[in-house]
Amino acid sequence: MVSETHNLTKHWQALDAAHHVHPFTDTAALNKEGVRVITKADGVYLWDSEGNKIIDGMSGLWCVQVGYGNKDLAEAGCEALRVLPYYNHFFKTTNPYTVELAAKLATLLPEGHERILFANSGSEANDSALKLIRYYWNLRRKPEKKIHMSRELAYHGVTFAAASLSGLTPMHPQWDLPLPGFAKVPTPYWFGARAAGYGDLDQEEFGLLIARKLEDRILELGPDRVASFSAEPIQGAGGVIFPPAAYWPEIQRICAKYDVLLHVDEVITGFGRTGEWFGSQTYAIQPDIITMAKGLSSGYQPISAISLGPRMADIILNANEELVHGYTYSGHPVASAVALKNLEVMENLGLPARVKDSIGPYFQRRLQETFEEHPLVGEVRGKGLLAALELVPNRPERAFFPELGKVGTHCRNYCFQSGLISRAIRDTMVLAPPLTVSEPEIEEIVAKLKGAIDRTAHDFGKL
Ligand code: PXG
Repeated sequence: MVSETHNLTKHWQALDAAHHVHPFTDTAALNKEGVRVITKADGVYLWDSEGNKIIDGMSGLWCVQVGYGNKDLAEAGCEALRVLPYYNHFFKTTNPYTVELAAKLATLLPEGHERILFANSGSEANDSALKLIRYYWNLRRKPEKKIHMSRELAYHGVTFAAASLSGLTPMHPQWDLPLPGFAKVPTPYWFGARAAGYGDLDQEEFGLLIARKLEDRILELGPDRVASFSAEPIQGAGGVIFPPAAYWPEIQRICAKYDVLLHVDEVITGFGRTGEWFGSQTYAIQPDIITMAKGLSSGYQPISAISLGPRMADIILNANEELVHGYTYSGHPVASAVALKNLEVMENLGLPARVKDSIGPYFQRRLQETFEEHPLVGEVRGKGLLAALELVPNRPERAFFPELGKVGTHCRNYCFQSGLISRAIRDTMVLAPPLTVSEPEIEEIVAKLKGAIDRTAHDFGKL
């Protein structure tokens, strides 16, 4: 007998196939395979429409900091929906939720970041940041400073500007991007350095070398034409790339020397992921402008923000003219209320400190112990609740499989089959669990990943 849940699954799959175009997906291929319907979530777990329980090692898309099913966030959203479901900030108006949120962010952000604009997604925040950077240089009467620099493998979003800023090259050809005025420099991906022809530099030598590529490129383009350098403190979707310690101080020096604005994209690293509120604090970076999204509301509502450091705030807020920018939903009251409650919950639970001092070190230790000697794993790297494992053919060599992505996808499929969500970026397995994850839940994640990696190793003749 076909169960009712099975019929419902088929019904939703058919509707999805007929009407829903998926992001970053070959929808026609997916329709043949059949999509998975996620129906509920609680803590670090998801359930699909067939009743399967799945542990979410990725916090959704790196965003559910407080875990699923937090009642305080739900209630804060419901209350705002009842009291003030919508109003804007255009007509000399504001609302209590948004002002409280802006003020709260100012206490958590790196020093001097006291002025906040709101948007609805990471892409919009980055798009807005680039507009504000252009505006800044126009106000400073240096309109020739227009080139936006960023890094290979960077992910900054999908709008025309954010996709142009992104350095993941598959994001460009379908849309004739990047737009003119965007330039890329290499990324401090040490594990890939040998394969990329950099030889055998140690991590710090390599970090400095790559940072100085920014200086070389600025000099090539002309410092008077370069507006900004954008970067994630740790690259996320590009492969969870941790910069060597020497990298960020050198970048900071170079930006200061050539008067290039430093835009830090904290969309993944913000809100406790690395054990501080922001990745900029973890790496002692002093950004001119910061963009944030995802963990700002733990993903419970679409909301993003842009904070201005002192020099940008000073010029832009003293321009004596209208700032011709803003969205219908900038600082939406319901999203603001949920984000505000999210920050309160994170603070009350002490989540950044928990990531720094207890659960983060536990997670990293268990990954190291389990995988550092594994025949398929070339490197285990991580910080806080962010980690990556490189699947490689020959562990001491720092070389990749010839058909990049094949082994990673294979392993990712085994993870899904065993009820674990992990991401494969090329052949790098990635984890970023909710900041509320417990030790037994980490054990479950590690055990399931071990099972998937063992089976993959076996299939590719490594076990
Ligand atoms: N910056 C960074 C650093 C991001 O990771 C964005 C900006 C864009 O945010 P929005 O809200 O516009 O999506 C992101 C988003 C993945 C994946 O598969 C990562 C993201 C989005 C979708 C998928 O790792 N990051």
